Amino acid sequence: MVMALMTPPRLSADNLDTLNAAIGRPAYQRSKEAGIVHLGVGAFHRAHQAVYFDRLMAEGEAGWQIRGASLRSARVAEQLNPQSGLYTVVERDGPSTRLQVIGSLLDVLVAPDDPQALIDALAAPSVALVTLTITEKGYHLDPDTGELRLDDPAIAADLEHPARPATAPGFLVAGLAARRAAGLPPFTILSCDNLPDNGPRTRAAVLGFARQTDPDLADWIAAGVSFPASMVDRIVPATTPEDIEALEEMGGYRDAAMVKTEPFTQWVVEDQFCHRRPPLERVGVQMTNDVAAWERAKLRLLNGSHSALAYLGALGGYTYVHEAIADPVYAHFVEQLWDEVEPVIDAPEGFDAKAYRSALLARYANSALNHSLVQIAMDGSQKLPQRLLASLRAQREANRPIAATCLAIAAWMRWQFAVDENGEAFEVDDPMALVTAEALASAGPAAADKVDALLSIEGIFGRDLKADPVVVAALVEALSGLMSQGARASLQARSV
Ligand code: CS2
Repeated sequence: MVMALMTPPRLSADNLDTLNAAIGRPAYQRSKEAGIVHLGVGAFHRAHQAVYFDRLMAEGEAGWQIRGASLRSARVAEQLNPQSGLYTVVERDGPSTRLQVIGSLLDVLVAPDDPQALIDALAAPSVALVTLTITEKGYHLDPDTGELRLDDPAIAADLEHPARPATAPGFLVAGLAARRAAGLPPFTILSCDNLPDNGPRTRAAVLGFARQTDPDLADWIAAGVSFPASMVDRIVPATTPEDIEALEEMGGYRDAAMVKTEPFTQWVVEDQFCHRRPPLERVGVQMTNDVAAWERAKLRLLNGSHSALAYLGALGGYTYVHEAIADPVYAHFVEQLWDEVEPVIDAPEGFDAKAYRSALLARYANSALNHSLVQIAMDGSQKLPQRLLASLRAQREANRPIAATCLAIAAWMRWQFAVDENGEAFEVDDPMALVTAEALASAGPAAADKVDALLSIEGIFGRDLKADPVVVAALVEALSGLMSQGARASLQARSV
């Protein structure tokens, strides 16, 4: 009984008014009607887009409540729905913490439980915008051709049962079909994933699907739906049970859906909306027609170095980004990587690379975030092409140095061995883990054999890199160093 009395209340609309006055909360009337449907309500969405829409409504712009949908598990719905869609953004900067309760999410649908409910949500007349954070693998595109992979088992299943979809392209097309049938205008589809040309890619996925099921609908989509590209940036580590407890201590309430993040946030959106457009410039979003250059700079400088730190740092025995970057050997390597990447990024106008780089180092050093390297290492096969291989190709084209970039790529290769530097086995969390494991299993023991086997996976590396002897030699040298002396010593060898 005593325990029960001491359990702090769970955050919900009923107790929002009782929170400590220092905690920010929605400064607007929450509506029950959604203007947006969002697919993939992970921590990133909650700490990024949902915050912008929360601010927008606080600015007096009504009509931008978000109905979320999870395409896989019920976990986020179980966290958020009992809390009336409310959750806390815990902004941490070293010793200082800011708490803000966000009200822009209405609720979360669990698509596998009731696909029709999501199709109905997409077809609601109030919905003008659909946003996506479904991660790289959610698009099911062929990295070589950029077309939808029709032979992908999940896509093939959706094509067979288009009225009961499971994938994002399947749902988007089903939702658009329902709107067309009801005589409603289509919604804008805005990808917020870390992919270059995420707008055109989303368009390829949706049109590729619609063409198979209903060519007339495909024409209607091609003519009427806009797919703006966007660049998103905010570091959002996965929430841990300790984070939830720390918030409980601090705020006096329990929040199973909280997210933790850094103060920095950036969103660049292509100004191309086919339906009602949220005036996002009112809340600090950069509306532009040159998203591609921003996206390229961010993917190659931030995400490229993040992935490099993830593999090299975790192999070197570190757990978090701030720990690895506090080691001068790692910090020096990140600078070397940027020295190779920066001259060939083709930066957007007004981009100050020096300031960007030093801001990144400060963001990585934020010790209050506990951003796990293994979290960033996840899905490497989907991340490598745009984060590191695109830089490598540009560097080769310009005939510039590639050693640091190749060491980062070799560290990804070493990670695929699924055994750490102490000989302990670990699981590679990646949709292509089986493919890389099989390639390595049939390769010989030398670094050159392993590089050859992995470079032969065209779904990651294409055909060009394997045919470039300069690239192959640099990768073999880097991987042999990683195999013989380990990650940290490999970096140290470079810094003398
Ligand atoms: C990270 C990103 O997990 C990862 O792969 O590199 O999520 C990164 O934190 C964000 O893109 C920052 O905007």
